[in-house]
Amino acid sequence: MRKKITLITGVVGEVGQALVKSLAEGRDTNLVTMDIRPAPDEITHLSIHIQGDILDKSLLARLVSEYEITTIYHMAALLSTRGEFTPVEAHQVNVEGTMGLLQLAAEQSEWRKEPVLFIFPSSIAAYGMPDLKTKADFPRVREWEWNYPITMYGCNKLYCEMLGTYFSEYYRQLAAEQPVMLDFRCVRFPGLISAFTVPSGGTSDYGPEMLHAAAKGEAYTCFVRADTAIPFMAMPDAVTALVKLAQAPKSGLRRCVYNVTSFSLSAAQIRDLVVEAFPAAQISFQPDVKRQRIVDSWPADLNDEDARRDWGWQPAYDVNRSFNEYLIPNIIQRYQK
Ligand code: AKB
Repeated sequence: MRKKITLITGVVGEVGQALVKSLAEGRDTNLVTMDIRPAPDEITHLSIHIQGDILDKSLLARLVSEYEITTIYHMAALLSTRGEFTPVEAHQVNVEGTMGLLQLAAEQSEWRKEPVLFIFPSSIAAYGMPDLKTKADFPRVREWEWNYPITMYGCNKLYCEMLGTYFSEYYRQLAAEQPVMLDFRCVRFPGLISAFTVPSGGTSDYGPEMLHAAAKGEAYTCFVRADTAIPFMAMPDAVTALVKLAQAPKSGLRRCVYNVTSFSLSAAQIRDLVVEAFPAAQISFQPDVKRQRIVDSWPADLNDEDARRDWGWQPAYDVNRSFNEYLIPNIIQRYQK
């Protein structure tokens, strides 16, 4: 008999690292993780780690021959700035990689005669506001509004949301004759800020970068204007959102894709919070045209009332708690070490 497991792809990324720790603390001991990069010891202690490419079909075939996959947290992706430099590779990883895992999930659920749960992180990058006036006029967008992404990553995320939703419905209709089901659930994240890891390849990275640079005593030049505003969330809330959505009873879910958020800040407001904690911080603003255009196309805030209503989403960390209880103390400790 094959061992039942939860699979986490992209585990060496920021969300993956936080997620695997949280699942392990929640006593999920049957974790298999994947990443193209080698995993640090703290991940290999908590899971069976497979270093490999999600596009490698023979690797996925070996995986299902050894394990019965009950849940997939599919975190692997190339982020928005990186995707603009290598759009074809971003499409391969973000779309073809997701497609392969959706197929794997469908095959597994057919074999098990039980649905496989597929948890997918999407992003504010799935939105595309055409100009700053529209961004100001529609400050808190709903899931179905302004879905006109301008980056490869945003297009990939939006399309994969649609693929997951499509396959859930496709297999549900087949289910009468052929018991194949796929339980696809997705959250659209704002920019995420972790105290323990620094992101790479994203465009919301200026928030965390400003904070980590100040804690290290380094000067930071922010690549967007001071008035640029987007929503953010502290990493523990991001993990809570994924796990809570995974645990929600299916009957209460009225959508496959949910916005989740915590607080919205301009880059100047982040600077002020950072300077309050690190008075010697040296932060200047020198917008990069391409990255500015990307962040300008993202909404200033997300309306997450459907997530609150359907599965009780509620961020535990508002802006004050995020900075005062989670980010600042942990970052100070991290760099003191
Ligand atoms: C990025 O900046 O690409 C990501 C995101 C907002 O999804 N952090």
